[in-house]
Amino acid sequence: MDFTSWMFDIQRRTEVALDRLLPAANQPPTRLHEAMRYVALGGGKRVRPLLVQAAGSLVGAAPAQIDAVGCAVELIHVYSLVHDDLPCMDDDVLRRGKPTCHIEFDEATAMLVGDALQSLAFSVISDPVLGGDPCRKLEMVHLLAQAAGSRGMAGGQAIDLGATGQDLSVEELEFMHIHKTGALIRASVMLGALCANAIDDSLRMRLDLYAKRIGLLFQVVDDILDSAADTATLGKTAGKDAAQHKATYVSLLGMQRARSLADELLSDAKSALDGLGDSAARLVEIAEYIVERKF
Ligand code: GRG
Repeated sequence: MDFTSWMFDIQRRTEVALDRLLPAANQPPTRLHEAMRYVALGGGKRVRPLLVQAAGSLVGAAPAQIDAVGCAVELIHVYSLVHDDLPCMDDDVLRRGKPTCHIEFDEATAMLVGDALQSLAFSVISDPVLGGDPCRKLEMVHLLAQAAGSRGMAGGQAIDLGATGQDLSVEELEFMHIHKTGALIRASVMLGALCANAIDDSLRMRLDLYAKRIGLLFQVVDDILDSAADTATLGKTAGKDAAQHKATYVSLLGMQRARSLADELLSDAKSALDGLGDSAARLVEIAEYIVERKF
């Protein structure tokens, strides 16, 4: 199957699985449940579930386990987008081509949507029905919690908020993005791999190196798109970083060097998978997709 067909297939599977996992909109509290479904369904590239699928398939994990873990990571990601769009954070009105959650509903609902999606993510990843080795499952819950928390994504967001209006060095920008964007992307790959019963240390190290490189790559490309693409294509407000005087790879390095950095990170990510052959082909293709994507 070519990459595009595979990606559509995983996106469709993720949509179906999320639809099943999310509470029905007519189940009380209906407004909260309707809002959770509004933000989680019908949009997004589903890059994190794609990574879970590719890493999970590489190690021969069970499809049901991979699907559940992909949904858990996506739920954390969607929660972060909902909270990030709030007026007290990035204050945005457009996400995935639709009004943001607090615009369509209200701020209090958007707060609760984020909280509830995060809880649902941990409920899904720890569900005893999926079976598997209990210690391995605890390791996965722990890894997701670390990636989402103050030493991961939420910490990166805190650094970002604190840096508004400040001059950052490239090293400081990298530190922020390793946490804010990179931590959950890295966790997606590692959680996919942990879906298997056993994974050797050398494979684990290679996947982790790949995951770290694409985590940063994702953000470099995001900065390039924010500066070069339009709002209609992105489905979110374009040019926001410049308007808010935020440090980005483009503002610090210029467009040409930001593109060179993306090429370098892509090459490093692919090199990390050297020797794994065809089993790592999807991971290579996802890295290429991250660079080539238009939104
Ligand atoms: C609020 C705790 C908390 C964290 C927010 C990830 C994040 C931290 C904020 C998102 C802000 C942002 C636009 C970051 C740039 C990179 C990024 C994560 C973009 C959005 O992810 P995509 O492109 O979105 O995967 P889709 O909609 O395709 O899922």
